[in-house]
Amino acid sequence: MTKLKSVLFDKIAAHRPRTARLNKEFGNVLIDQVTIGQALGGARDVKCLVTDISYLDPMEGIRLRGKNIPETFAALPKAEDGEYPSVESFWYFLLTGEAPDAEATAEIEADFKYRAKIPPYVFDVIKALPKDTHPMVMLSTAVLAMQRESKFTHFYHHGFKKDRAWDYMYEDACDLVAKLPEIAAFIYRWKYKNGDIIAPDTHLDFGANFAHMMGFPKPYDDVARMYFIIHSDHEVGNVSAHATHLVGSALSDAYYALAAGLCGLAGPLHGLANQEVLDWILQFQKKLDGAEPTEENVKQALWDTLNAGQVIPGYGHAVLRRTDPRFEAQFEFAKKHLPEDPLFKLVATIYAVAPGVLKEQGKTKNPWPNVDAGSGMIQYHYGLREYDFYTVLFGVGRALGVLANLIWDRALQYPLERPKSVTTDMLEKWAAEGGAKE
Ligand code: NMX
Ligand code: MLT
Repeated sequence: MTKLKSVLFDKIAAHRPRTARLNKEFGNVLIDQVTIGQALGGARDVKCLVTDISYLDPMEGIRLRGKNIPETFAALPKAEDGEYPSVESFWYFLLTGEAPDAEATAEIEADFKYRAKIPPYVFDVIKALPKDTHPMVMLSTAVLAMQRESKFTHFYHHGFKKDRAWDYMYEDACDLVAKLPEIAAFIYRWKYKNGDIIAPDTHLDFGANFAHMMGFPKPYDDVARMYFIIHSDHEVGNVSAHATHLVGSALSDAYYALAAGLCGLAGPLHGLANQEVLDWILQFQKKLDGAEPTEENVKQALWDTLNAGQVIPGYGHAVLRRTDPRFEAQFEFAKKHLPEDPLFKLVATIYAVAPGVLKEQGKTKNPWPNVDAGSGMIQYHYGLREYDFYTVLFGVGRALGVLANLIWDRALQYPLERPKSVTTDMLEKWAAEGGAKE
């Protein structure tokens, strides 16, 4: 057994009595109430999900296992020749809340290499899709196609026991995480580089191997590591995490559940916003026709977008009420590594004026940039210019968070998720009576 799995085994055994006691002794303690506005308004802020992997404070931003983004980067061992932690060490941290030592990290690297081999039919499935299929369809289709490999589903049909289910979910989750870089890189090279596929290099870690298979030199290995880590988890209420958790609650395996999460991530109000940001920027540059971007012409373009009834992509958030620390992490990276890049300068100008424009418009509760406002500029700088691929990168990162959650969901034996719906007649009755009586 790897050190990760044995540490996880102990953590799960220690955690289970906490959940069981809360359920048994305090199950009736009230932690929230639901208003008509929340029932009609996407359940915003309703506290009805539990995860210990990350927590999103509106004013502070994300904490992964209790650590903010800079603390997370500082706590974990750096990848060889890199400024950022390896994805392997981060996986250990997400699952256990502890930083692994060098030996445990090396063990995960070896384990992932063993699991990384992709069944050849997956490539055939991707190739069978029309070339102009969106890369997120290619990714979710590839994940779903591999469902026949699920160890969890095999276990379900051969002597399933609830308390051991996490072990099989762990196996599926690790298999999936290990395979995703090659699948993503294959989609990229197949779709945009004439099928000139680069074989994996088994000597490299997750981030460096991804950079290698994409065909991008250093420091893209670190870009990949940073990108996957910051996109991994944003508590469990966001669309991709919630969809994965919901589907998993039916005891669907990790392949079904992750494919569902990726389909949610592909929406323009969620992960697709990163490609929309780049699209907005490039269209704006085209309109400028060689003229310099200024605060005035950027402001005008933002108003034109709003007046056309569209959202400003990369701005606003359902929970955050400040600049997203994940945007800040990317902004700092760009300031250090690509300060003269025209796209970075434009993103900085948009950052200077967009919050004011959105405040003046007065609709959004949060006028500040989210993670998607800054991710494209870095990818574009390092040569990844096919921006409809950007959500795939988000998907590979997000898989780490949602799959870690899925393992813990089964470990803590969370039941089938099934909230109650009501009718409009009922809402009108409760509105007239000043609240639901039953
Ligand atoms: N540009 C224009 N209007 C906006 C924006 C924006 N960036 N953000 C929110 N609004 C509007 C929103 O459409 C709504 O209008 P209406 O009442 O006409 O329906 C109003 O402001 C109130 O919305 P909020 O309560 O502030 O935001 P909500 O929680 O509903 O939605 C987002 C959150 C993230 C979906 C929203 O801010 C948005 O559409 N942003 C642009 C898309 C984007 O960047 N998405 C990526 C989010 C991060 N991620 O990766 O998932
Ligand atoms: C995310 O990373 O999932 C997004 O910021 C959206 C969210 O948290 O709701």
